[in-house]
Amino acid sequence: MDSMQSNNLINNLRTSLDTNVIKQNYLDHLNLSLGKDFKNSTPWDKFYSLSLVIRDRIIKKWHETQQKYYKNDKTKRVHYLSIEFLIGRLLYNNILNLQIEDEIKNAMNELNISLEELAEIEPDAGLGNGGLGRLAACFLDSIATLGIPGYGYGLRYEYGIFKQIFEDGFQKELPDDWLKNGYPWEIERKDRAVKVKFYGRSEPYKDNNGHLRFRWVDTYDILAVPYDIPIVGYGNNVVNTLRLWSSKSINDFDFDNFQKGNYIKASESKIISESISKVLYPNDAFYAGRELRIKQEYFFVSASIQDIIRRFKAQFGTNFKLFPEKNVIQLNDTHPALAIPELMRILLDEELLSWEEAWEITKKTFAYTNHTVMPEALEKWEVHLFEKLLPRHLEILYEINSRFLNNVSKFYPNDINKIRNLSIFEEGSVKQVRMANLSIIGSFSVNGVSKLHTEILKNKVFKDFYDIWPEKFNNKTNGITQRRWLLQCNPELSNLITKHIGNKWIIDLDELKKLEKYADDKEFLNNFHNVKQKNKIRLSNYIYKTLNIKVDPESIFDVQVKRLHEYKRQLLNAMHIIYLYLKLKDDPNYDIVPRTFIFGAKAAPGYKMAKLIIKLINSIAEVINNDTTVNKKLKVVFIPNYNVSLAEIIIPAANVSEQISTAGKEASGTGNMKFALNGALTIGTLDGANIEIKECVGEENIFIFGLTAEQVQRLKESRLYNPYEIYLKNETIRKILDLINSDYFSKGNSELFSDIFQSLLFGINGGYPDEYMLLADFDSYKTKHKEIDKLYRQTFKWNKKALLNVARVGMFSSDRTIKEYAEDIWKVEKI
Ligand code: T68
Repeated sequence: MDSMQSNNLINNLRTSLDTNVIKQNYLDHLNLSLGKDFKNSTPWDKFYSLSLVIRDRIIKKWHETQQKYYKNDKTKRVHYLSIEFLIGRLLYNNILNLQIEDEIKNAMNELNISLEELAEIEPDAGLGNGGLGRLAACFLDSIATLGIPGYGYGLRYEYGIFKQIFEDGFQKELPDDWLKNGYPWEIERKDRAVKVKFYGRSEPYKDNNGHLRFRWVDTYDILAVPYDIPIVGYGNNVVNTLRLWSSKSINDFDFDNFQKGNYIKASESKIISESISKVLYPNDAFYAGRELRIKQEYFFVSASIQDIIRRFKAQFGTNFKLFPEKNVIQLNDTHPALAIPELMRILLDEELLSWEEAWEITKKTFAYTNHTVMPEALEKWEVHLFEKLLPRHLEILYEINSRFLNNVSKFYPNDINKIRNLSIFEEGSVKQVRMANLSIIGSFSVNGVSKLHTEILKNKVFKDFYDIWPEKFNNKTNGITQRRWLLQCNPELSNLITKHIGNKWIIDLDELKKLEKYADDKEFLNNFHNVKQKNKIRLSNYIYKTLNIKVDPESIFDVQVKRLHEYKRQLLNAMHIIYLYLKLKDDPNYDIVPRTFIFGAKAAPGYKMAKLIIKLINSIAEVINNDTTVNKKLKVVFIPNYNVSLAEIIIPAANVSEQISTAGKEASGTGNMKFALNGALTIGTLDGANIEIKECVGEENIFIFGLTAEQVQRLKESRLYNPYEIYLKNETIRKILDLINSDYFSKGNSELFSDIFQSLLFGINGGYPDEYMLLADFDSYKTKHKEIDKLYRQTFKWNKKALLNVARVGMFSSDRTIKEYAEDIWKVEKI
């Protein structure tokens, strides 16, 4: 055999789908990569070895994809910069996207190993808080599946989102040490490490042509080491890259200090440097303004921009005019907005372009997505901090701002208010940098994430910018990947669907329309119902196993899973539960369909009210679940540590999806889409993407209640909203709130929940009373729930509506969203 033949042979052995080869490959990894034998291998060893088997089958496609991008001069690359990627587990996802499930299952069966059990060993890559991070992960899946040359760029946090446990019903946070045993899906690329600078000063000098230039000197440098995770497209041989940066000290030991005998001090800089990528900030929709956070932001952004420029230069040299034709950079919220001054700095100070050339390139390269209108979530950094940490960038921001405001004043002569609103800098007792203004000024596109949200951006939050640049603003309604949120998490429903309409829905979710013809088909609906029951039993077993609570799979599973936030109004849900409880206490024969209320939600560790609401729900659960006069009809389960993997069990089992935010507050929501796709009926407000879901599924197939965004705003502005008056007039509400405020749920501690009561009726810490208008919406919420109860008794009607939800939510595939980004914003095509 010549060397060519033997090369092929070896190669084939690592990519073959033959059962015997897969088995051998698996045993080899166990043996040669992990140093274990079959008999002594632990579940972790098995998971790890199988992952390596899968990885072997990815690497060649990965290499080929990247070569293809590189060799094609037409390639335009998309770079998705995000401080979070909530990707969850990858083993099953990769197997499905490679379309090798049967082959892997066969081989594993012959080794007496259950793939399902192995898949559960994998830790979640929890590198995000919630919607924003999960959206980034869904987008990567769609970008690869559509064959678009795309790169995710983010941070490789050593600790992801904390693990939540309950102690006496209170949330406690434990560190998420997800990397402790190693991680099979990442490949460290030391050769691609770059330096990131901090501190120092900006030094002016004259270049060879006598032009004034600046350089950033006396800096403190940190090494950014990339770890690459392959992103496998569905059934198309495409493998893109998620590149996550880890911070490392440039010198582990400071030899000066070492020689002076100060051993500990000598390793200090290592600790400082390596703290940057240590931990994910656990706030969602809240801006904390910490120095370490802005370091994280600049760190990953600088490393990413350097990487993008390196790749560009390898293909096109220093012909930077081509840069925006070959690259687009999407900013996932303002967290990566420092990419704008960073690209400017490199083009000006290192590539020696003129300001005009550099700015032209920069503003043609960036596009910005906004994810929230909540004022407390808008990022602002103190100028002082900037001055110290990024002195050169501050200079660049001043220059960007002064040129911009100059133009504005031509547009609006002498309009001080406009200038004040549009400026990158906010004057005041502490001068601040507004990251949203920077993002809008430095980008050619600004988008919101649902129709309503984009309208609010245009007409309120960024109105002054919209007036000058209407063409910059556009909507891109969010989406979710059906590969994870149907194919992977709901195999029973997937099989049923594929049996009837084929499997094209996996890459074209509009195909689900074809299910409409079964909307009156008794046999189909019966099967559809049975699938839901099986998923409910699967969840019931999980609940019993982990919480020792028995729930009835015949009851309505009414689910609210998402981050805990006052605007998301888990408290409104809790009020309704108390309402039902009181009804049943009053009349144990009160006729309701048994309901199981299921919650999952993490609260930011510093968010007191959110944590108190968790404690309240757990306390309500304890009272109700142990009260034999009601617990045949009512159960409340708060599942701890809600994350992507739990979502995959919970969502397929839901009958009712709670999407009940105060109208105008939830930018889009994406959980709402996942539930509808899995055949739950939504009870929701006219907020975010709920509105578009309603338009798609039809108003007869969704339960809409409450004030509209406009009504909320008008009521606020009128200052006529008086929750205390409602409390006095509405006996039901009064009883509920009084019970919360008593010692009933708190085992004798009547003070425990008084902040909740106070905040609803009078406001606390200077806030408005009932800021999120729960009392205004309670009656209509309760009425809709009654309709749900009534409808659920009519099994056929219920199932028909649930099926029509599945059939009509095709547009909420992230494939559709990404196609829109690609066509309207990125101007990229598949290679
Ligand atoms: C969410 N935002 C929106 N933010 O709340 C949600 N924020 O409506 C939308 O569907 C989703 O984004 C996707 O567009 C968030 O999840 C954060 O997690 C976050 C994290 C850090 C700082 C600020």
